[in-house]
Amino acid sequence: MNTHDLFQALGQQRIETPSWGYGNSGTRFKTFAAPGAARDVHEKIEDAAEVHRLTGIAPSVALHIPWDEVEDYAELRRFAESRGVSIGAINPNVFQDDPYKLGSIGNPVPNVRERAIAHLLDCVEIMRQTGSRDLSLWFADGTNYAGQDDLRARKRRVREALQRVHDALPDGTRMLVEYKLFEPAFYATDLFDWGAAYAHCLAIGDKAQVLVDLGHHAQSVNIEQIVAFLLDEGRLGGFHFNARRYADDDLIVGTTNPFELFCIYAELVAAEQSSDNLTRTTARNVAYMIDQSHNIEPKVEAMVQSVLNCQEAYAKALLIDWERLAAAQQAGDVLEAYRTLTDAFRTDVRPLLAEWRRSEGLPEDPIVAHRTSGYQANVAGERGTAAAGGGFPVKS
Ligand code: LRH
Ligand code: MN
Ligand code: MN
Repeated sequence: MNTHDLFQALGQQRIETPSWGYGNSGTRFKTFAAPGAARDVHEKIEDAAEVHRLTGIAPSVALHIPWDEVEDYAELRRFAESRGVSIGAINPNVFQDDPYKLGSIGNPVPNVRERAIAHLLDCVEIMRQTGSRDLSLWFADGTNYAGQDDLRARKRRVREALQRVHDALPDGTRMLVEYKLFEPAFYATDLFDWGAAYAHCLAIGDKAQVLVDLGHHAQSVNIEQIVAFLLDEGRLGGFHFNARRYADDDLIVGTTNPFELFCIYAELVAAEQSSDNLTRTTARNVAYMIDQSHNIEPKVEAMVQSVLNCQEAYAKALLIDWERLAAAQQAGDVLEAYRTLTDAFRTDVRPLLAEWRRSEGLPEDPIVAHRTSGYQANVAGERGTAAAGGGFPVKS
């Protein structure tokens, strides 16, 4: 790809950041209070806007309801727009209230399921008011012991709830169904892998697509292959980018798994350029989102680093010589194919990205720019250090 096309592609890249990454959220162990961490949704939006100002490619912020609940969502939308960002995915929370002890939409008690469905439908309404395209669904539902509940009955309850929410979605919007192999349920999770999410989406309808969170797989699962499969089936809806070494570690994107991140972007770039209509359209509509609740790093700069790591992986994927790769694959030249891919991966794209930023009027090094801007000192002065856990989500 020549530099002109490369720069154009880089200018179109979008990464959504999560509101919950800006507050004092973290692990289920100690959440360390960060000076200046956002205390409410308006401050989270301010921080997201700062990440966008620094990187130029993070123009939307995902909300988590009720963590980010407000009286007037139209006002929140206007507030975000006034700061140069928009409201992205709406993430309903049906895992923190006491009635959800045995699950939400998979709960054996009909009233509890109705309560959960009512919240999901409220979130569809919030989508309308905020101009959001995506309802991003993650459920903590599952069981801890064999025999605790009827697994097939749970599957049917989940299906029915998802169907009702799907059918309430306005045209032009979608639901993204996230899966996770375990935690907080330790025996069986209702949406336990991409196959379960995919089967539900397929049965439910066209507005249902699968969301891949990089932290939600067993060790050694080939995530890029899942991505390729879902792209080809037209059912990849979005990502939750983060990094993990052990389980759902929610760390800065690409820190433990840069080659995996590159291979995922390679599949996306290939699909974006595919001659197959469904694959191409699916790839172009993927919601690229970060799901990260870092605990020991400064909130804003950690998010900037995640966005930059996505950008780096994407730039490397854009550099893949697809013709050379296809020729090697056809010829059965295993090593040449591998070398073609890794030539792109090994390219140091940092100078090129600095040049792209210069050309866009962005800081060449967004982290240095942030550190010298005084933003962190300002918010620390204005906001102080909010008590961690005091009204803030403690993420599991
Ligand atoms: C729990 C989780 C999941 C959701 C997020 C809000 O595993 O990390 O990934 O998307 O909380
Ligand atoms: Mn997630
Ligand atoms: Mn997670």
